[in-house]
Amino acid sequence: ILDFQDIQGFILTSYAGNMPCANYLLLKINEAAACRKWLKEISGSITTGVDRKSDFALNIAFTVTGLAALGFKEPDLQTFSVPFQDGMSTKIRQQLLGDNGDSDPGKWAWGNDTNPVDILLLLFAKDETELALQRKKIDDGIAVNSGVKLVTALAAGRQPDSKEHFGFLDGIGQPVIEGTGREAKQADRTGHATVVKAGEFILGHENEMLMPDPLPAGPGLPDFGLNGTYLVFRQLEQHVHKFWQYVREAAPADPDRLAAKIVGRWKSGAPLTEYRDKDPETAPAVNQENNFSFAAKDLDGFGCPVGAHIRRTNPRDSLFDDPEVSLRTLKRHRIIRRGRSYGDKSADVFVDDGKERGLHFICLNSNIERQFEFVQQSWSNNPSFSALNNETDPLIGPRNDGNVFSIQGCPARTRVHNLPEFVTTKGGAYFFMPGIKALQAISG
Ligand code: N7H
Repeated sequence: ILDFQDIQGFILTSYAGNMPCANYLLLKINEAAACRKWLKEISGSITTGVDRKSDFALNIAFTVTGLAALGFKEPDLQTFSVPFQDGMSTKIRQQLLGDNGDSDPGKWAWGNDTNPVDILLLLFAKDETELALQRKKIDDGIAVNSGVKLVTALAAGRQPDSKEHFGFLDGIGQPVIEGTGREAKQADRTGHATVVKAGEFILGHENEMLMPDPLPAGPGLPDFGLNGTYLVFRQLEQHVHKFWQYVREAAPADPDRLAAKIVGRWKSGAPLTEYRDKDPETAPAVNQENNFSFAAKDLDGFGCPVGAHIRRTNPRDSLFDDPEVSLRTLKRHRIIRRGRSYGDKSADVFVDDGKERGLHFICLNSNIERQFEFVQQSWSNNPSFSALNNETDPLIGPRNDGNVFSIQGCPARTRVHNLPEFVTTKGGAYFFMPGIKALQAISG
């Protein structure tokens, strides 16, 4: 059983149900001793897995430069995951993630060499008033402390209908962490018992290979990483008008159907594998929306195309010929998604109103290479995923390796061409979210 007291609450819950308002503060460390003093002040307020707060939650994570500024040195830093040591904006990670053209880290608003960040502070509140109140306390604390300065503050929300900017219900397909005592409840809520060993998401615990991922160490702290996790943050701008204009032009008779084929679910969240002809409009019974598999019912992709976003990012039982082997392998490549939308909802999805909107994509995993980067590189960006050709993820993929999307069907397959990029990376970083004891140890 997991030590909830030592695990930051954000690993166990998104807080989305009762805390729809969020601010993400990106900070730079000016001076280590003063920063430690500030960390000590706030560490008592960090929300843990046992806190049952419903008004406000606070969580914290660090980049590799942040840990270095706090006194972490080699060889301890080498015990961290390689992508974390590199940083998301470095050349090698850029190539691997496909951040080219408009998504080039050189153009990012934050997380690159021009605007590096050391600390991420995540604030969640029940409403905007509470958020402003808590934010002021944090801002005041930073103002009197010379150790940290604000690089940028990002706001995020949850649309009232839980739909993201393209118009789809989000946050459905999630793994369930083993050992929380909430497995049965969570599995029942989604109808799909993808219970995954805690070590895939929380360091220091058994993972799906029955051995833990390496435990990062800190100065005098060999088990610094215990109960921590890696947090991937990407600010992904969504070009909503481009998406809907493209879809309307390519499929004038039924744009909603093509949009659903691209995602792999209808706007309501109903899976295409189960609901082939049209959106049942009201979402399927909540506990059934995740209860489907591809190999058993939709091997050829006649419902959900084999290259659709949800099939690439979680191929379920269809990765290999043997569904059991697929499901077992899949458990090594899951991520917990904790993203929220930012920016105003489009008044008219077909019109470019010149405003930026998108997804503050956040995911949690114990091994960035095997989980987040693998999903992005080997599945989403892979032009030959599932024997396809010249195609990348039709929703989020870069297009230099392909701009076609095949829709399998009977009697014939159809293809749409010249897909533009619907998503642009605007900032990002790899963070480490420590356990509570580790946080207390580094704040002194
Ligand atoms: Fe995706 N979207 O809102 O349209 N995603 N995603 N994603 N995504 C999913 O099942 C979206 C992104 C995954 O278990 C749904 O919750 C958008 C990245 C995974 O069946 C929708 C962006 C990565 C799943 C979206 C974006 C992933 C998933 C269906 C970027 C990882 C679960 C609702 C702006 C590298 C699959 C749901 C499963 C589902 C959207 C990005 C991964 C609607 C707009 C970068 C693992």
